[in-house]
Amino acid sequence: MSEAIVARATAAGGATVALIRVSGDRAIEHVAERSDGTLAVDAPGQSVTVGCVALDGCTWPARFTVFRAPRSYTGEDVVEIALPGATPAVGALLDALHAGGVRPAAPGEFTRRACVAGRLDLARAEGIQALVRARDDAARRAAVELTGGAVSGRIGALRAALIDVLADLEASLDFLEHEVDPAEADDVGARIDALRDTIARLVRGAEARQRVDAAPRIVLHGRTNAGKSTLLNGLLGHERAATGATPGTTRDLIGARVALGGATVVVFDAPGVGGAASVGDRAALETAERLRADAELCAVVVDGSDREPPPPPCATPCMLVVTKRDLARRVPIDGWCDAHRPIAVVDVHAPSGGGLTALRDAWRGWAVGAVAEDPAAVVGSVRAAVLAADRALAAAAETWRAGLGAEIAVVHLREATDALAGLTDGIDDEAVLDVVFARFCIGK
Ligand SMILES: Nc1nc2c(ncn2[C@@H]2O[C@H](COP(=O)(O)OP(=O)(O)OP(=O)(O)O)[C@@H](O)[C@H]2O)c(=O)[nH]1
Ligand SMILES: [Mg+2]
Repeated sequence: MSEAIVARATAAGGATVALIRVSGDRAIEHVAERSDGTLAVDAPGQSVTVGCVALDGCTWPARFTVFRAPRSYTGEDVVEIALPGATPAVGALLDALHAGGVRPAAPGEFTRRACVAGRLDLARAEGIQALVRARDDAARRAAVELTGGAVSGRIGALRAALIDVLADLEASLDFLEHEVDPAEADDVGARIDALRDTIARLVRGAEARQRVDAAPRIVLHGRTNAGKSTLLNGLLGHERAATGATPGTTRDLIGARVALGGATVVVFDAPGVGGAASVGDRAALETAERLRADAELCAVVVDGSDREPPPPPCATPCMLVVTKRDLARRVPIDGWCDAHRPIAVVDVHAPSGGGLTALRDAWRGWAVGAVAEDPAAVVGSVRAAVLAADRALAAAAETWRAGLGAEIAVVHLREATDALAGLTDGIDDEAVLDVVFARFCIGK
């Protein structure tokens, strides 16, 4: 067991209850020394003791949960201390534990120890990090897929199939005179291609996932006076952007996070098409142009009492928002919809909030759907390892098809197997562990 470490598992600051976690060598003894005698050093695993911590002559009520190795998060002896979340009590207990020789934990150190002990693989550890950071339901669901082992299972199956190809080729090396017949050669090439297809699916899912993690961007696009800024304000429930009857009121990009109940998007209001263009305006228009090309969705906004909407400015998916539904509807949209296939058409009256629920629902459906195809996505260091395996597989396929022989292909296939090894088995490469867990928070 490694030296004992300690950290708050709950957020810093005052709270009803704070949780402090100690893990490692003599963890139970260290905590018992700080208790008022209620926590016994031979307390059994999975036991809860209600007692007190004794600090500088004060006692604070506490609940000690003991997990004995190997049946704990880290695989070591662990004690979790729940005590009143008053900052002085928590600080005094941490100080006392440090003075007794328990080291403050580094970021992610508990999860790192779990990985080293083989309690978690790297894919599941990434899932824990994603879960801590999840800001909405979509992110939480994807993180749970990772921690639940959906990704580990898929990578494990991929690695098993890879080892199969490797074993067949290695067997052929034992027969030095053995000529590889063309049918067999095609088969090996096809099997490697199939492995690469599996990796491509895993990585595509990850890209969709990252888009949502970063909050997908929706840019409002339309003529001046279409009601874009009024729409943004209506969605936010306060005056974020200036509005006005004079065309060209908005002169710059304005971005704001909009919570959709289960998903979050960033909505950008932009200068209207056909506005005045001074030098400053032109700079803003160019920025808006770049954003439109990058954004995940373009919401074309059209005044319902006006003429046909402008075409979407980019190839990203688009949606049509028809504003001013309190005015007589004149805008023709059938031809526009046939030409540009919006993913939805929503009528709104932003000043009163009319239609905004339908708009939020349409956006949420789109944002969640962006990951629904493949929620078991690979992220972070898992993604890097999977891509490294893919590069090695590409080299294996190329050298095999070029007729360079099984020896060379075997070298590349071994590289691919090694790249995936740490993901589903225990990992003991210190450098890799440093990179992975540096991004975790202290206490996890
Ligand atoms: N009747 C009615 N007027 C609206 C509605 N939405 C916006 N307006 C008015 O339309 C005018 C233009 O609204 P803005 O939100 O400033 O339009 P915009 O698209 O941001 O315009 P630019 O910034 O010039 O590109 C303002 O006078 C708004 O009060 C609506 O639903 N009904
Ligand atoms: Mg505006």
